[in-house]
Amino acid sequence: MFELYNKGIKDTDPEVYATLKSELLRQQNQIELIASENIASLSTLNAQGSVMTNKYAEGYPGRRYYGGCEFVDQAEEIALDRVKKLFNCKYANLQPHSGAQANQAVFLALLQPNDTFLGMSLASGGHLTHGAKPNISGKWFNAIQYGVKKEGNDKDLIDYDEVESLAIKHKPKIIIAGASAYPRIIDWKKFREISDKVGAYLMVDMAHYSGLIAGKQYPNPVEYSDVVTSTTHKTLRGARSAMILTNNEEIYKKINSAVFPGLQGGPLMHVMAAKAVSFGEALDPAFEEYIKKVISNAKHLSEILVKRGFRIVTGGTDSHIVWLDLTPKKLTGDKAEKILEDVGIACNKNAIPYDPHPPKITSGLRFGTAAATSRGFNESDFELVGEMISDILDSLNSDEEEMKKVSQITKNKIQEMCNKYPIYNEAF
Ligand code: DSN
Repeated sequence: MFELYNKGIKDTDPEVYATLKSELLRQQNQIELIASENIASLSTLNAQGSVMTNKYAEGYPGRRYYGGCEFVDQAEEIALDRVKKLFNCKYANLQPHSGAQANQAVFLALLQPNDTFLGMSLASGGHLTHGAKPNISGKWFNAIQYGVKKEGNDKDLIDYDEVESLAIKHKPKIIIAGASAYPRIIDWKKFREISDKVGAYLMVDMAHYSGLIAGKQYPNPVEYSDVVTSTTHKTLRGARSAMILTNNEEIYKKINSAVFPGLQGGPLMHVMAAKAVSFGEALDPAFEEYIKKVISNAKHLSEILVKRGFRIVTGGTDSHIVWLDLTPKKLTGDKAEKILEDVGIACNKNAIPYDPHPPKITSGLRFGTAAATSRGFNESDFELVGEMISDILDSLNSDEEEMKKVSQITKNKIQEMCNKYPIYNEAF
C-alpha cells in the first residue's frame, strides 16, 4: 500500500505524511493533462529518495572537492554514458538542478551581461527563460523575441522569415529554438542555417520534446546545434532535473565551468542516480513504443476536440501537446482550467498566439498526453477524455441544473477511468 515508498514518515512526521498521501491520491484520482508533467517509475522515485541525498560532491567525476565520492562518481558516469547514447552526443553535463538553471548556465558560458540573443516569445508558446521581461534572461540581456505567423496557411507556425530578419538586424550571439506550448516539429536545420548566416550560436531547449527525441519520434537537435538544454522529467519521464548536451569540446568546457562553480555548488547526487535510472528506462525499446502512443493519443484528443467545435492552435499536433483555442466557445482559459479541475482533469490555462486576454486569464488551454499515457490510457480513452472536456466546457453555456448533471456524470466516468489505470500498481 501507500507505505511502500514512504515507510517511516507516517510515524515520524504524520503532518508531512498527510500531504504525501493526499498528493498520491490526487495524482491517482485526477487525469493529468499538464503537458510538462509525467509519472516517473517507482525505481526513479526510489533512487531519488536514496542515501545519495546525504552526499556532497562539488566538481565532476574523478575531480571532486570532497572525499567519499567513489560511488556517486559511478552513478554520474552511468548517467552520462546513458544520456550520450540516448541523444547521440559527445558531451553532457547532468548537474543543472532545473531547466531554468541549465539555460542560465548556457548564458553564463556564452554571453556577457547586455549581450543580444534571440528567443521565442512567451506569448507565442516560447518559454519564460528565453527572454521574457520578468525573467533574468529578459532583465540582464538584450532579448529580442520572435513569434508565430498571425494569419495565412501557416498561421500559428514559427515565422522563420521573422527569425531570419531579426537575426540579420540584431546580430544576436545566441539564437534559441525550442518552446513550451508549441505542438509542431521545429525545423532545427532551418535554425542552424539562420544562425550560420549571422554567426550566432544555436541553442536548442528541447525540454518538452526530449522524450519524443529519445523515443525517435521527433528530430534530434544535437547534430544541428551548438548546445542543447532540457529538463529530464517531462516526456522523458525521468527525475525532476535537467541537462546540457553538446558535440563541441570548447563549449563543453565552458558549460562545465558555468554550471560549477559558476552557478551551482553541490550537485544533487540522489537526483543524479534517479536520472541514471530513468535514462536506462528510456534506452529500453519499450520507451519508443510508449512515445508512439503518447503522440497518437494526442492526435486522437485533438481530432475529437476539433469535431466538437474547438480550434486547435496550429491545426493539430506532431507531439504530446494539444493547444486549445477557446475563442469559438467564448470561454477563457482561467475559467476552463478551474471547471476541468473541479471534475478531475488537471491542465493549465495558456495564452494563444495574439491573445487579447492577459496571462492570468488567456483564451486557451494546453493539454499533454505523456502522463496519462504512462498510466495506460489508449486512443479510445483519449477520445473519451476529449468528449468529457467538450461536455464540461459546453455545459458552461447551459443552465445550472444541466451543468450539475454533466459535472456529476463526468466525475463518475473519470473516477472509473482512474480506477482502471493505477499510477503505481504497487501502491494500491
Ligand atoms: N513549466 C514548464 C512547462 O509547463 O512547460 C516549463 O518549464
